[in-house]
Amino acid sequence: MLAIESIDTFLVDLPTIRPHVLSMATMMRQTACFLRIHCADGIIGTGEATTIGGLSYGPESPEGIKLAIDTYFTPMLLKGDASRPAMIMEMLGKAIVGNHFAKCAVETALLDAMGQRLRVPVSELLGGRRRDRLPVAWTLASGNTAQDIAEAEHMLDIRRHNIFKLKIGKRSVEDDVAHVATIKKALGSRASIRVDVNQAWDEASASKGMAMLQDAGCDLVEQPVAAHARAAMARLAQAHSIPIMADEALTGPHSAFDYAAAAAADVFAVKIQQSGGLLAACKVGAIADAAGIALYGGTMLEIGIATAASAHVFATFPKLAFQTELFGPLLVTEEILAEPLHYADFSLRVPDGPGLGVMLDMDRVAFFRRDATRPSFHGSAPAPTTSRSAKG
Ligand code: MUC
Ligand code: MG
Repeated sequence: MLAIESIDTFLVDLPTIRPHVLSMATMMRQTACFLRIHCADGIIGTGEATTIGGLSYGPESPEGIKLAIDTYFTPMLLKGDASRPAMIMEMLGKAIVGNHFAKCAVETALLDAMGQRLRVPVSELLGGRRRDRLPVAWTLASGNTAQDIAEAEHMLDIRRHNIFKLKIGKRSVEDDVAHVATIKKALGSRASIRVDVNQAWDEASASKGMAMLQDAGCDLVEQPVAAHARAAMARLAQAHSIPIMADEALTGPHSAFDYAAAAAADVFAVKIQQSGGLLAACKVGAIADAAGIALYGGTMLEIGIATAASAHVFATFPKLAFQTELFGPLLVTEEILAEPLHYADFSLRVPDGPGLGVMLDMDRVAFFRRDATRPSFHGSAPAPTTSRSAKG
């Protein structure tokens, strides 16, 4: 039995490099709830949970995740055996309904600690990696077509991204498709263009939009209709040859099974938090594989810790036909890892140190903690340095 001695949680707010315009929210900052599990052998495992636009994307918020961990998870974790992450997760699964993001943060920290203890990367605990680099898409979501094209050209120039996801669904179908077509025309065969509608269309709009998007040279349409509209997704998948991807609809292995059984998507966006943890995300991937559904490594715009955790999961997938979008750390101005994740040649290097292979820089974290004893970045105190801008 390896005791868990204490757990600390804290919220960190980081500005985004530019407003990030989605159909349900415009993000000016990203908030992460971090959790650190202090084990009796001196090892500290770290986990992270983020959401998108507070409560506007899904049912969990960073503040709610912190409250749930402090109030309900921590008393149970303090009775758990840190050397048995699967048993702890089973215990939490029985006692706590839902709360997938909090569960994912806890499992991330437990596996990080275990990997450090055994001196292997988390990907090896998950069965072993099949790749060391993951191609990474960038989301063009400035809200302005010309700015999106300039941003894409810059990303191509610096060889950081050649896959672009466009956030649409706020305007009319015609206006949205015109925006996509203009960007595709400007970038041509130098880039893959995909769209994410984030559930904003009804089925008739989706059917019209998918046909128009295919003509515009778009490669993939993500979650065009509501997450609960599985039958509509199945009809759209059947009627259109442009691939349709499920995202918000996938909330773990059960929903993945239902979607696969209903042939309601050609591609699954796997997300560790929505799935309910790293092992659950691996199961979503396995269900897709068994059903002949292609995979995409998704993000909840996580920062360094959960992006590294996602990378360890996606590195184990036998096939990753639609690549990943693990760009979250690049959307915020500040680096809070001691050693930043490494992006080059249109891809992310999967960390290869023990555990997650990344650590928080606790001095920088101290500055950006919401409970830090200084005015927040909205106030008068300047940040220590600004490490990233919209210029990448
Ligand atoms: C989503 O719905 O996929 C992923 C990239 C991005 O810009 O937003 C997220 C959420
Ligand atoms: Mg999406």
